[in-house]
Amino acid sequence: MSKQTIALVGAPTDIGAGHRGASMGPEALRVAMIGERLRRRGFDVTDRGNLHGPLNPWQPPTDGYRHLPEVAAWNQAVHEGIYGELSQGRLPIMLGGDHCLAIGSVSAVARHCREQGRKLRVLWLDAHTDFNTALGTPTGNIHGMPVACLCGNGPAELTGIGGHVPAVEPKVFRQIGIRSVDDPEKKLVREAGMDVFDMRHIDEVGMKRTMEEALAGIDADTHLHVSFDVDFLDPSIAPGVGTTVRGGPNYREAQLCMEMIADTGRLGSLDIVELNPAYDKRNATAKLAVDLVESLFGKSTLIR
Ligand code: HAR
Ligand code: MN
Ligand code: MN
Ligand code: MN
Repeated sequence: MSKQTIALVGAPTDIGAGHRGASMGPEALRVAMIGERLRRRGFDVTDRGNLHGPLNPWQPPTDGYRHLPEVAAWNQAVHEGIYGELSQGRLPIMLGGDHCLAIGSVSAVARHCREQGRKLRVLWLDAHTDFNTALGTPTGNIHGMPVACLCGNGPAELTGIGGHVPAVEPKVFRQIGIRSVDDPEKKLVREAGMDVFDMRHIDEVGMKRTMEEALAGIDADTHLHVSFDVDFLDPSIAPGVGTTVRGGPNYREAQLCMEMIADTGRLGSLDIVELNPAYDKRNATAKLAVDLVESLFGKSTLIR
């Protein structure tokens, strides 16, 4: 069997965020040697460079959304870029960029799965559920809305990306690490019946059982997509994000989460989003993200 090819796809924008700087995420991950580290693990890694899109006009919301046309343009580029890599048999890693870009990546993965007759499971590692709509959003920032848009609840410019509305059903998601949800958003999450493993759950049953539950039912026909919002991590270990929320997974919990995903052998695509070098210290959060991604791709300290 030939080695799996991983494709790095940069999406340098903060178009959906409430703080500037996630646009520097792709370069920070490269500086932290993401490509070299994965190569060292035996993967064939090709860096496809960066996608292009509009500059951030930094405007207030219009009809409940900030930068909707620009967010749509970026996501169209991400959709095409990620879909192209999957079609070539490569495992894409989208280097974000803020989390609005998951509309493009997850819709591309869903399209690939439909064509291949494969099941999709999305692990959404995040402090936030990102299930807001124009009515409930406190900010208009679209990085708080990608899961809703992917499930068909959002503006046509975003729900229609990839040509299948909705791109996915709420039941494909398992959200892990959640600890900040707006009240109207909470109601929508409940109504959608989405599987949320919030921090209270992780506190009560531990990361091991949480991951067993989140990974249950995955089989040889499942494509596993991980959408890793770096604000998932506790801010004491990961300060380099715009929206820190205290009380997240610690270093060992995050490692176990990644290791248990790797053990399934079903990882098919990955987003690394919300890394914001403007808030980081000496690229420490980028280095931590790369460390965790190595575990996600099978690095283990196990002796037995
Ligand atoms: N829920 C808040 C809002 O909608 C904050 C969303 C922040 N989202 C991210 N990605 N950082 O998860 O504005
Ligand atoms: Mn495939
Ligand atoms: Mn997010
Ligand atoms: Mn988040």
